Amino acid sequence: MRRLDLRSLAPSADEAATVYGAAVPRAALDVEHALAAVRPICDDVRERGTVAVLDAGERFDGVRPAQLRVPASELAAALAGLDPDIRSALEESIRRLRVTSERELEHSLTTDVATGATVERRIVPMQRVGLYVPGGLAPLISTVVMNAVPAQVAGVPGIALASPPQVEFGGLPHPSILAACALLGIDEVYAAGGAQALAMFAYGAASDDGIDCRPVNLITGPGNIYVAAAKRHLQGTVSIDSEAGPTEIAVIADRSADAAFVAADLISQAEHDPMAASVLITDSETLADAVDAELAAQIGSAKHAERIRTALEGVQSATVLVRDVDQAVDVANGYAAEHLEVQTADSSAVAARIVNAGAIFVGPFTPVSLGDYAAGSNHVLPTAGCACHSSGLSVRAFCRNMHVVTYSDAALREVGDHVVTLAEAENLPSHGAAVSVRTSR
Ligand code: HSO
Ligand code: ZN
Repeated sequence: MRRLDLRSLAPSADEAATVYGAAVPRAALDVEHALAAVRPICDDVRERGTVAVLDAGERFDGVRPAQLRVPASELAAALAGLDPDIRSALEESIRRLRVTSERELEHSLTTDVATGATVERRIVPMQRVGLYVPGGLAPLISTVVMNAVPAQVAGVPGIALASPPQVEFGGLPHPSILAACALLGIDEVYAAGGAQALAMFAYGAASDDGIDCRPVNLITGPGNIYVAAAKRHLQGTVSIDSEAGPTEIAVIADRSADAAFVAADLISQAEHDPMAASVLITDSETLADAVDAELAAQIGSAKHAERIRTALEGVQSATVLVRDVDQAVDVANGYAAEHLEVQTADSSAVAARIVNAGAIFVGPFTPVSLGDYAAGSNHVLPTAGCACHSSGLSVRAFCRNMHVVTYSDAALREVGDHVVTLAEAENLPSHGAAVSVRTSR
């Protein structure tokens, strides 16, 4: 990996996030350009429904699904054919994420603002959601779990899932994705990928036989640049989780870190995508050299060596040299990585100072790949610096808050004059009149 020496930079506390955010480059992803390709596909689905989704599958995935919705018999067959070791690993992954999600579920609460005056914060699940699981370079069965479990724990009554039709499976999504759906009890599964799948979720899709997919309220899940562009286009019609870009890992490591661990973790995320970003932030040139040596040694035996090499050699990957751990914390907060590992002598204390990251992995025995599969945390996380304003997927994403306000006659009289005063001040006297028509009786 190339080296970026930031040791001479000393921005003020106010400027640190901006300066370091700009100093550590990211791959330029032209979502706007992809939008031009995505718009006509979405419009076509809105106009022609199911046929348009199937046509787009034929064009972009190379196979026209026999039917848009995967039959129950195929889901059952996929589960029956699932390797028992994969099944038990998935079950443990589901169990751990469920435990976390149940604890994180927020509950309704009522506040007595005054006598006879209550404001309830009522938590309601989204009524219908569309989960997207990409086909891409690997069948991401873990992504089924990461999307579905929080939706189920939130109590969402309508959960649909879409994944691209695969040529080698006769136009069905990958069988292990179907098996994961069956294991989770998700029976509404569509053989649809890319922008057409998201448009189907946003607008719904019908054919001569009737409605094949009803519109959803929220779409979640990762995908390529076209999926990100479709999310941007459809936002407003539907709510989205975030525009996920290529995977990122940043590691804060000092001389106490194990170079073999650090290198393995940088490689693990580079394995996803030639555009993936792996960033080492360290105050130790000795460690940086040792990590480089480990990278060279470990990539040699990696199955996806080419992809990994491209990612690590890209502009988006680097070893960033810093003066000390304090500067490392500032760089990490400026960069706002999707995944941040802390492998320093005092990892918990350093992690406590991180405010911008999708998720933080603390200490030498908490690799990102643990979180990808079975830590009990979620792996659908904000990328591209969005971790400074967005959160990863969780039960919260599948819930909404509603204030439920109840005042008695006496309670309204107690505050009524204030409402009238504020309404007059805003030159909206009819607002005040709606109160005084009651209090003047
Ligand atoms: N690291 C990816 C998630 C994933 N890894 C799925 C393996 N499978 C983005 O957080
Ligand atoms: Zn991963």
